[in-house]
Order: sequence, then structure tokens, then C-alpha cells
Amino acid sequence: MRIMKSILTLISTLFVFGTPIVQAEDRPNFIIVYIDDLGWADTSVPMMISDPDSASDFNQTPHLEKLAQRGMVFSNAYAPAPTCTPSRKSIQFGKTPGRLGYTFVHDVLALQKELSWEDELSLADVVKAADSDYVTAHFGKGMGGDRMDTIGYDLTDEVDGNSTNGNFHGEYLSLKNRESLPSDNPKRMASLEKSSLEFINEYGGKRPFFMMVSHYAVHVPHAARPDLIEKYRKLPRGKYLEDDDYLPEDQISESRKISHWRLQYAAMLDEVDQGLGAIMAAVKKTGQQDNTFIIFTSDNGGGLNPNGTLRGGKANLYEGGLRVPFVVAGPGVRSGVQCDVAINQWDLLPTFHDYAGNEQALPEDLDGGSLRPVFEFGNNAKVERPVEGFVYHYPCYFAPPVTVIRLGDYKLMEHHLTGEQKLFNVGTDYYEQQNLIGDLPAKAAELKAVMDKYLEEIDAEDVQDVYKARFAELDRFEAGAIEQHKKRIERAAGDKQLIAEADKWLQEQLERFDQNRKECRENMQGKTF
Ligand SMILES: [Ca+2]
Repeated sequence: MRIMKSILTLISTLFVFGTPIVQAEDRPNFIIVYIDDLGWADTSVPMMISDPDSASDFNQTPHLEKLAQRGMVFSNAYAPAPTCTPSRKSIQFGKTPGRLGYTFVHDVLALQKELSWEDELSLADVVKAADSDYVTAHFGKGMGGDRMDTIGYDLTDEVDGNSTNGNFHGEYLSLKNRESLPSDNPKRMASLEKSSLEFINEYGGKRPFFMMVSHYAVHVPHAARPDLIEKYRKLPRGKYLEDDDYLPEDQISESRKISHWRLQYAAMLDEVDQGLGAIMAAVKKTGQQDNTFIIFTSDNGGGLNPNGTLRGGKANLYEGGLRVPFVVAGPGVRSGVQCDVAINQWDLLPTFHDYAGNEQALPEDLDGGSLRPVFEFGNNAKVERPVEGFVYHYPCYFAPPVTVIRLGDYKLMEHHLTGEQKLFNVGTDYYEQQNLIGDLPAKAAELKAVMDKYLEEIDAEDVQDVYKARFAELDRFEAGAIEQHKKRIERAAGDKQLIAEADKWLQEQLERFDQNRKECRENMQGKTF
């Protein structure tokens, strides 16, 4: 399939030479700065001008503010899933996680089927098929399952191990020896900045490029440079800050440090923003500012609670889990404008296809549409997609299994086991406080019909199959543990202490798997959402 793609690239290159729509020197560059778990209202750029709470009153992202002034802010931008792995696949391939068959983190059914996405057309593939002179790079957190260098990226930093997810949570200098990062490189933010600047300096203005920088920040465990933490200690207190945030560092609890010390969170985001600023400056220096799309967004909704004014957050299907910051600047993109048209990250593949001047037809089974009309005409324009609405299929075994559709201003949520439904007008009530299911049954039925048709079309995963795959996986884990225990007993050669340790270990494993089974059975009872 890779060879097939290369042939297609060659054919398309020849074709482009025959009928040049976009000259090689005019091909735009693309940069995506992809943040992990950044909430819709976490930056200092209001995602909705009419809602002051759609920006943080504490965190500072001045470089993102500059990007927003130069370009557009999308108030209704969506991640493809409420968690990392499905979003990271979806953004690459222009298809919903449901269609790709990978819908939640550790999708046991996809793992059981040993699905691979190497043959899918990726963001990197569409620009290279437009012009083989494009050079493509991916730095940072991967997508799990397949390494980024197997889906069309020329340069990646997944070089020192077989990990398909980059560097776990960005905790190590090197995966091979598990060497910890120095304090001046938290979440590998300095490493990512270095890689991205080297790449821009090498290729900017010489070859068209696409670079995706996938941050490990701001995912847990949080980490930040001490000097930046001190900067935020001195700034005016934001409304979500608590007294405990201002304790000396050695008195901050470990759990707070890992997931919700807001001084550290702001400091971490500050460095993400500095990295964006460095990229913007490097692009400008190479003379490519007016020829480069820079997109800043997040792979799912916010991991911190409260999550601005949105309901829920990471890992659930309320707006807090799905709505993300989205800022873009680039050639032809309107300047200093907020756009309220609903867009999704699975739109980026057809968008790149369009702007790069790719003359091949897009695959027919895509979910996204080119964002060029809204980039150029804002609220007056419409995105043409092959499918209606945004469908989120989430047949998860460790959370309530729910499918969601957003169609127009309405959003229907339906539980797979109980059939419980909720309906919101997220155009006006994006806080999702008013469940309209009793008031607007016809609207709910209309959305459900579109949703069901889509699920049938993509042969969507069935939650009962997911449960079965989970139990089969736990059986496999258990058999593996028993086998490992047997070997340890053999190796112990009668040593009572070693035997006791091995027995204890096995006992713990078996208890854990039983607990996992119990949790799964409880979820099968149909907890509300
Ligand atoms: Ca994430």
C-alpha cells in the first residue's frame, strides 16, 4: 500500500506539472500545534467574545493572542473524541473514530481485531500527493497503534524505541534507558521547541512543508519550569485558584502536583505558548509567514475541573469533553475574526488537500470537508461534508456507553444500554443545562434517525462486543499471569521467600482482574450519564 501511495504521488506530481493550478513555490506550509487535554477556556484568548468565561482570567498565552489577532478563532470547534488516542487517529485520517473503528482509549475490540491504520490516507499523504517536494514531520506524542513514520511522515522523533505513542507522557529524555528529563525540559517542551525550530530553519522557504507538533503538555502528570511557576505565584489570583495553590512547593501535595496545581498548570501552558511564539518567529524569519497555515488546537476537552463554563470535561461527551480551543492564521484566512460555524478536526485532511492543490479525488468514505470557505468567509460560509452532522460513537466499557450527534444547533445524546436520551441546543445553551428531550421529541427523533443511519453505514462497534472483548482480554491477562507465576516458582528452586513473593504477586494480579471484571459488569447495568 505504501508503494501504491508512492505511485499515486508520482502520478499526481506529473498531473500537476501538466496542469499547474498551484505552482510549487506557492504551495503553502502547514503547522499544527496539537495540545494534549487543553480546555476550551484555558487560554487567554476568549473562544467566544460574548462569553468572558471562555478565556482564563489567570493563564497567559500572549503568542496565541497574536495568532488570533492575525487569524481566526472558532467558538464551535470540536475534537473528534473526548480522549487522546481516537482523536489523534481521526485528525490524521479525516474520519470519525467510529468509522476508523477505534473509539476510546484502549479500545479492546480494535486491539482484538489487530486493526492497523497504515493504509489510510493521512494528513502527510495528502500534501505529499499534491507535490512530492513537500517534507513532512511529526514531533511529540503519537497516535498509538501505528508509528507516525508508517503513516507518511518523513521525520519523526519516535526514534529510540518501538513506542507508538511517542514518549509516554513526555516524562523521559530517552525511552530506551528511561532517563528522566532535566528540570529545564518538563514534558519535553524544550525538546519539541528545538526539533520544530530546526525543522523550520532547515526547510522554510526552500521546500513546502507540513509539521505537526504534538505536545505532551498539558496532560497529567503536570510539570513546569520552576521559574515560570514563580512568575504565576506573583500574578493576580484567578477565580479558580485556591489558597493551597499558593503554598510553598514542598508543601503542595503530590496529587495536586500531578493533576491540579493551577500555578504549575499555568506555567506549563506558558511554555507551550512560548513554543508557539518561537515557531511563529522562525516562520517569519524564513519569509514564509504569509504562506504558512498555523493551527493551534487540543486533542480533547479540558482535564481540569472546573472546565470554564462548560459541562463535563475530558473523557465524557458533554461539551467540556469535546469542545476545544481552535485558532488559525494563514494565507487567505480572515484576520481578527471569530467564526461560529461548527468545525471538527476531521475536517483538516480535506482542508490540507484543498490548500495544497492536491488534484486527486478524496476518498469517498471521509467525514470531513474543506474549511477553506469558513477560513475565507467566516460565518457567511458553510462546510460541505460527505455526511450530516458530527457523530461521536463511544461504546466504552469503563464509562457509560453513549452516542452523540450534533446536527445544526442541536445535540442528542443516547445511552447504548438504557436508551436514555438527552437533547440540548448547544448553539445557545452550550453549558448544557436545559435538557429539551421532553419538549422537542420531533427534533430528537430527527437527530436519532440521522445518527442511526450513520452508525449502520460505518458498521459501528457494538458495546456488547466491546464487553466481550474486554472479558476475553482479562482472561488472557489472567492466563498470562498464571504462566508467569509458574515460571517464577520454577526459578525459585525451593527458595521459600521467592515462592512467597511470587504467590503474593499472583494473588494481587488475580484480585485486580476480578476487580476489573466487577467494574465492567457494573457498567453493563447501564449507569446514567
Ligand atoms: Ca488528550
